[in-house]
Amino acid sequence: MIKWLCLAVCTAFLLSGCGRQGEDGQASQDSAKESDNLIVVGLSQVGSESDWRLANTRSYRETFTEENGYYLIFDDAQQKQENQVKAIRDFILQKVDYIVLDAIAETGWDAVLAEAKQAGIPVILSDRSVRVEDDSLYTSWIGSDFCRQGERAGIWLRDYLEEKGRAEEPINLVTLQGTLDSTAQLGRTEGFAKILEKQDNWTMLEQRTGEFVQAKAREVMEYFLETYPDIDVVICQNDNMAFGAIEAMKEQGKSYGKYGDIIVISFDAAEAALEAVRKGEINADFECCPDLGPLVDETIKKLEAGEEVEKIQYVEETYYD
Ligand code: GYE
Repeated sequence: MIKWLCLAVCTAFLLSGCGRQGEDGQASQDSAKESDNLIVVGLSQVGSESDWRLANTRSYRETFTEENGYYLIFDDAQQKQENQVKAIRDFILQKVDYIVLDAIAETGWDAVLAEAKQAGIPVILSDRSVRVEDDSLYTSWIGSDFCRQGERAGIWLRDYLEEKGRAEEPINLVTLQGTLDSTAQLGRTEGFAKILEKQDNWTMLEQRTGEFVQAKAREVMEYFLETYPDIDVVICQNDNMAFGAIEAMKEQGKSYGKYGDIIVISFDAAEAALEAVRKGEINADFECCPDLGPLVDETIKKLEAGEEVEKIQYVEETYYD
């Protein structure tokens, strides 16, 4: 976890302890707010599809505590956008002070975010962004520069192949994409494509979604291995999908990683995946910081003080190989 304390985070906020927090809108946030002057936050989370997501939820729960001045109403959408829309409507009815949205997909938010705006509730996007006609429907987006992550992965691969004397060799790639239309999937795909399109000898055989989930990625990787006998590189748009891909490669007797045939690239750099990098099972892993709670907190505190906040706030990140 230590590794994942985002560089842009102010340490003062990390001192806040883990206290009791609101559960799923059951308790009366009105009384909590009135007696303690707490800021009521309605948070709509994507689900629990990956290690990254669990760490991200932990960060929110550890940040939005009563000790830190909050009453948290947390809703897990279980990977369904309609659940997120419903949660936002509930938050509006409950007159929360802020809505924090970690959007499953980028599109489909205009109507419900307009309802939040109408109700005068600021919406802060965390981790993933949205595509809406009117940008004033949200106050700020705090997350990763996913496009930069994808581009870095492409640059890393180009340099690695050059170092191995393979710069001119034909290279076949496949991609296990995340949830389609999510900011992480779109950005990582677009960023990598910027490098891919400049390499005449690289061929992207196929890109298919594994929905950021290990079991699904394993199935897709099995299909890739059966369909394409000569894969040189698998790009996994998160660590859990890299684990799924590794399971499929092991099962089919393929060698992979630093000491094998198929180069494995991943994103997130969760603890278990870093162990796989150390063992040489994953060649390179591009960090994505899940510890967004303190940054959202900082933004809310600024808004409470009547200060301006940046429309887009990117977190600084690195990579491991
Ligand atoms: O990479 C993946 C998760 O949006 C950055 O979502 C997040 C992505 C992360 O399920 O593991």
